[in-house]
Amino acid sequence: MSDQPGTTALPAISEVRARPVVVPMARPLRTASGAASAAPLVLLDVIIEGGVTGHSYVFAYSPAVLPALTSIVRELAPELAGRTVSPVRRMWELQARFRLLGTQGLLGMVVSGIEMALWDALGKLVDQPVATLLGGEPVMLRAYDSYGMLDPRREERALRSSVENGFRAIKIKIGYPDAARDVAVVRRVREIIGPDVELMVDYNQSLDPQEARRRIERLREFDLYWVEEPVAAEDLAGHSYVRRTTGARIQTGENWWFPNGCHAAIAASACDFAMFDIMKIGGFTGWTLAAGQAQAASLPVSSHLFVEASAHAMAVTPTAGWMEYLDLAGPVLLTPYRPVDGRVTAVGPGLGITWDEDAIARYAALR
Ligand code: SMN
Ligand code: MG
Repeated sequence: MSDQPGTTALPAISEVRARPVVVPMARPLRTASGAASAAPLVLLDVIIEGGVTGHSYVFAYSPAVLPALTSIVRELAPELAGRTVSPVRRMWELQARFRLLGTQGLLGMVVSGIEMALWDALGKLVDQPVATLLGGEPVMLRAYDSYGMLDPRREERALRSSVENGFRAIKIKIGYPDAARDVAVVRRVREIIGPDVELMVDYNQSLDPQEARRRIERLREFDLYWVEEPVAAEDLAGHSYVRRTTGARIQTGENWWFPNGCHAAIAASACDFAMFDIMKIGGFTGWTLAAGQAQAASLPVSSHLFVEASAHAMAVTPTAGWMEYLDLAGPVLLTPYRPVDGRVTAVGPGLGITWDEDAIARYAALR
């Protein structure tokens, strides 16, 4: 019990575990900056005194960094043991603890993953969804179906079924070596989905600002909802240049590290939309702080991957826009997220994450 009147001490963390897995992807992910047919994840378990366990995962992008991510979690675990299940305070502490090193990169991913697992544990402790703990409640959020680089002939049926299943927006990745291919793919996808479904394109940082300007001009007739990361994510001036010179609505943010990344992009007038990656923006702590900045700058906020956690964060985001539907963890979840009529709603308790232990054993990496 706490010695402060009117407060009850939160239970403490007893253990933090990391399990690397490589899970199959429903759709192989092809981008202009690399491809993957399986998702390397590190599954996190934060065990709380009294029996509740909080879950989350981080997406490694490349299996090459699975050992490093796993080892960072294991190194931090003893420092977390005995601390209370207070996600915001643990986040602040970890950021302070690593001030000299900085929390960008693998360490930032781990810190954010632990923060998310603490929220999951807290929600499970009080049997409430995280959206509710944050002062909101689960709400229906519109989602877009997220595709990689595709061959419209081979994936025509899939695109049609996305629309039939209720998605009102579709994102595809472009940035082919040949600019004419970009035009041909966008033209065909627009024909398939029709004029009433929103179409977004993602260049995955593959162009320089001049080339981006040239290519985007050739796509003007296709009524694109947004053009994502046309140039290197760190090149905020480049984003701003492309935005000013093409008039296209620019989306970026999946590579912003913590709320400072959001601040820098707003200061540079880099974009018309923001998309937060909860693993890079600093968990819910970072997300909610960045969401305030986005609201002040009138930027609609979208999510990047992490559909389970993002649906809770979006429920308390004042300028919440489109959720990205791209399921990474589904193969290791007992109840994978399924959009209904192109919408997703946060599921609890906590983040609604329950592992499928048989699947985890099947996809275990680094045995
Ligand atoms: C993306 C990049 C890397 C992995 C998955 C998804 C992406 C997106 O840029 O916006 O979905
Ligand atoms: Mg993207």
